[in-house]
Amino acid sequence: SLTVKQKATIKDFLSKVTSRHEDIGAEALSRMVAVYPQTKSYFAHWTSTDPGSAPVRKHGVTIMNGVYDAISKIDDLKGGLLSLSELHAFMLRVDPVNFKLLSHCMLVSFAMFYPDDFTPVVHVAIDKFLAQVALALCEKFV
Ligand code: ZNH
Repeated sequence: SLTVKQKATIKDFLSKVTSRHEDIGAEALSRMVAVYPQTKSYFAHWTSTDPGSAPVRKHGVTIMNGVYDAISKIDDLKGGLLSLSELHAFMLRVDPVNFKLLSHCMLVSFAMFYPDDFTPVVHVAIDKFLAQVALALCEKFV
């Protein structure tokens, strides 16, 4: 689990990158559909699932907003993200493996936009945080 210091690192980094969180979210989701095209199947109802397209960029921002929302729930992610978990598990039926793919693309995007701030120490903390968010969103699977 996350240490007190890691929680501080996560909050510090995410508040630092907040001014570009829309670009980061759009980049992360564009990369996910480009690098792992099988993930597009969840978005088949959109007008486009191409990397960089308007719906992909828009949803990248939505997801990044979800990540930001999770910061305030960091001490109880499973409880705090319960309704989002129900959406992903029961309604959307997102296979948990996809959360790892998206988290990876988010890490790459953070590193792209903030190469100096995204130190190995930050990387570890954000990686753990995204894994815990993913776990909370998959909670309803078990
Ligand atoms: Zn998700 C939706 C978040 C992951 C798929 N999402 C969503 C939303 C949010 C989110 C916030 C919106 C909701 C409402 O509207 O209510 N996600 C999120 C997060 C994460 C995620 C935070 C992690 C981190 N997702 C994910 C994945 C996938 C998904 C991985 C697959 C691949 N989502 C999804 C879908 C949807 C969502 C499909 C719906 C959309 C539409 O339809 O438009």
